[in-house]
Amino acid sequence: MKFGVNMFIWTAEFGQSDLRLLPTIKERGFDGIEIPIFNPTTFPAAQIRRALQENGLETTICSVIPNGLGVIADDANVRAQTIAHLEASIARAAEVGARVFAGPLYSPVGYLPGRRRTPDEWKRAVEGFQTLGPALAQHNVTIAIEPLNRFETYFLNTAADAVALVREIGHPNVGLLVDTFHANIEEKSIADAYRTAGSYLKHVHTCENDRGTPGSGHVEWQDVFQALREVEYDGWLTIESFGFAIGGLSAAASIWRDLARTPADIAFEGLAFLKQNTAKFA
Ligand code: LER
Ligand code: MN
Repeated sequence: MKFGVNMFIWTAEFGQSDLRLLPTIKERGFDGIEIPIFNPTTFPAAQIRRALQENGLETTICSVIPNGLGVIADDANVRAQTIAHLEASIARAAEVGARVFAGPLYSPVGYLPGRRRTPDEWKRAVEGFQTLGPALAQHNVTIAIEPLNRFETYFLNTAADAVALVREIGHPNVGLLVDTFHANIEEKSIADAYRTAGSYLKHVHTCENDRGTPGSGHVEWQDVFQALREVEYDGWLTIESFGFAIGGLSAAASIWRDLARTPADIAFEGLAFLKQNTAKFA
C-alpha cells in the first residue's frame, strides 16, 4: 500500500508555485501526492514530473467534470467534447507519471437535476467510458470512477452501483474509487463497500466522516483496513480533504468551518494514524 495526500488540502489549483510543498510532504513520510487536472491545456506536466522526481515522490491524478460538460449529457456534441477533454487529461496524467486517474468523471460535482438517473444516462456512461479504453491502454493509465454522496451527485452514490457500471464497461483500465467520506453517508457499512468493490477497486480516498483527520471521528477504520486486506488491495490510500478557506474549492466541498487545527494537520496527523493502523493488517 502507498500513502498519498491530495493537494486540495493546500491549494485549489495546483501549479508551479506549490512545488515548494513537496520536500516537507516527502520528509513527513508520504509516498506521493494527488494533483488535480482541471485544464489539460495549461497543466504544466513536464515541470511537475521533474519536481516529483527530484523529491522522490509519485503522483496520482484526480479530476472533476467542468460545468456544462458530462459523459452522460443529453447532447452528443457535449459528450464528444467531454471525451476529448478526458482524453487530453489522461495524456497529461501519463506525462506527469501517474498511473491512476480518479474522480467523479461522469458529470460535474453538484449537478443535481432533481430526478433519478435514467437508463439512457447509464448507457451513455457505459459507452463513453468504453470510448476512453484505447487512450487508457495507450497511456497505461487506469481510471477510478468515484461515487459521491447524494448531495453532490444523483448519478452514482454507492459502490454496488459503481461496480455494476464498471462491469458493464468491461475494460481492464476502468475501475472504481471508494471515498470513506461519501461511503459514510451512503453505505450501510463502509467496510462492506470495499468488499463489494473487490478487485475493481483501483483507488481509495481516506478522510474522516467530517472531512477531518483520519482517526479523529467515527469511521470504523479497523473494519475498513480489514476489508482492504481481504480484497488484497495494494494501491494508494490517499488522504483527501480541503483547505478551510480557499475560495471556490472550500465552497464546492461545503467546508464552512475549521475541521482540525490546520488543514496540514489533516495530512500529517492522518498519515501517522493510517501508517500505524494499517501496519497491524500487513
Ligand atoms: C468530491 O467530494 C470528492 O470526493 C473528490 O474526490 C472529487 O475530487
Ligand atoms: Mn474523494
